[in-house]
Amino acid sequence: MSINIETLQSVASQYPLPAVKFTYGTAGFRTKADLLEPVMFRMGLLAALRSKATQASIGVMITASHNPVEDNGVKLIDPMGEMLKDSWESYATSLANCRAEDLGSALEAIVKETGLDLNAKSCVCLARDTRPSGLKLAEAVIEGAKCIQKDYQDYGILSTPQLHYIVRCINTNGQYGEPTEEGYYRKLSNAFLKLQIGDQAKLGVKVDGANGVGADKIKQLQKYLGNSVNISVFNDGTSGKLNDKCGADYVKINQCLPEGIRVQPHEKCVSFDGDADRILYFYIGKDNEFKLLDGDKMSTLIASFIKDLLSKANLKLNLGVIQTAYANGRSTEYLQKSVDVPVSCVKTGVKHLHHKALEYDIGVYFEANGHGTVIFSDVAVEKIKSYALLSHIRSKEMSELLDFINLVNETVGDAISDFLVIETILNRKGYNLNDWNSMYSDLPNRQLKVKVKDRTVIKTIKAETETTSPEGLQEEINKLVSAVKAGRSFVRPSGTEDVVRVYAEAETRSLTDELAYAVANKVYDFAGGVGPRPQAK
Ligand code: G16
Repeated sequence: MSINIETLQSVASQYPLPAVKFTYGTAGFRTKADLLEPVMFRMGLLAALRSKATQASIGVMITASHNPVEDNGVKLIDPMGEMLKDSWESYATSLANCRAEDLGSALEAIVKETGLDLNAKSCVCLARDTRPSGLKLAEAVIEGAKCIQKDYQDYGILSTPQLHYIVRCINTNGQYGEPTEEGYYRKLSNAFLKLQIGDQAKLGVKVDGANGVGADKIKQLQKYLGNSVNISVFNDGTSGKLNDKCGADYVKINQCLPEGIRVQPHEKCVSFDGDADRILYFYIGKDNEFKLLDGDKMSTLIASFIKDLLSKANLKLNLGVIQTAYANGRSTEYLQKSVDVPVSCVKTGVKHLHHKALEYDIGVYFEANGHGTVIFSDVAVEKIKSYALLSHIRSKEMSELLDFINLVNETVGDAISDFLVIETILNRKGYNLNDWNSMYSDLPNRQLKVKVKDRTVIKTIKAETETTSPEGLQEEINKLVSAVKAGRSFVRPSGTEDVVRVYAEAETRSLTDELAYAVANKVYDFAGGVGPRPQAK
């Protein structure tokens, strides 16, 4: 079999490239939705080729996650539900920028280079979030995929992690679960209900759905949980705008309540992002202060819970936690000193965290923004299973750990699965949010965005903790940081938005804000700031 170049060119001519250079960012391509049809067509082609190369189903998720509703994007999903393999990112970039008339030769070059078999059976599985632009973009993906092969499966509207889960289920012949949305709810809810102890009726939670896909999906989940949980969904997309003054990214960056939700002191609340692959917890403390429990708080809770079960069963497994530079310094210290687990710091992007987590028997990875999960290696699962069967040692803990594994969506960060994971741990520890929050205190921190002419002028090293360009910027940041108690700051170009991100933390709130704005102003000066200077509100 070969690619029918004539058909390809005729279909491709309907998807001419705009005068834009597309770059594969932190999580695939992401930009204004009206520019993306040609990219989606090309990603349909790529996914079909990847499917033939791996002889497995490949996922295409149409979403721009936390970005505004006008944006859209694409995340490609490899056979085990993980992000697209690094070496294929460059194929994705070259195809995304390839003129229609050159596509035939570009595809043939990929076929040759990878040695893939065009006769191999293949399938592209696609889904989209709730953005109005999604349907048209899905059609473009299908058109692309059909130029290479006939099989595709359109799952309609799903959360990103649901599609990751389904792809893995398909490619493991159902061993990971039933490859349907219902199968996903069933697997998670069964594990959750098995693990609950005591009075479950007490669990009430308010969910900020970011006016995105997660709002509807958590309502679906509620049906499988019966009376055990009482979920009230706010920002469910019926009136508000996607990610507009709500959702996990807004809550994390602004460190405040989302709009569209009324909260009484100590009520348990969570925020999802637009495609439900991130979650944050928050509440109002008795001092009326906003309290945020972010990805760092989740990884510390999860790691200490697993560590506890392992040590009760006297099972030695290599447990590690993966963070990025955005992790609060206190969380890293707590993990190393109190939980006593190794901590690694990698570049932003779940693909980097996921990759590193695979080095451990059990890898817990979370970005501070609430994106994360736990990965259990085959070796770990086998050991846990064998311990669960032995009656003379602590088999109870290991049976619980096996149920716990079924609660986790190991393919990627998942707001719904993470919610059930955290609730299970809180339930078993008898913790409320305040108990959890008291495990350690965060250093005050601040994230800012700086608009510059070209954010790619910022180059970073050491897991993005230092810049090498523009020349002189890092020295200025170092001077500012050294003048502040417990100060730390770094800057990096975002891979999902046209901004440079600034992070700062320090001993007090005012020192933190001063440091953040001072560093942001350095970025503005060194990297060609656009618009008004960064200024404290
Ligand atoms: C994506 C990635 C995350 C990353 C976030 C922000 O999240 O999956 O790993 O932390 O973008 O990336 P950046 O700082 O490069 O803009 P999401 O939830 O938007 O898909």
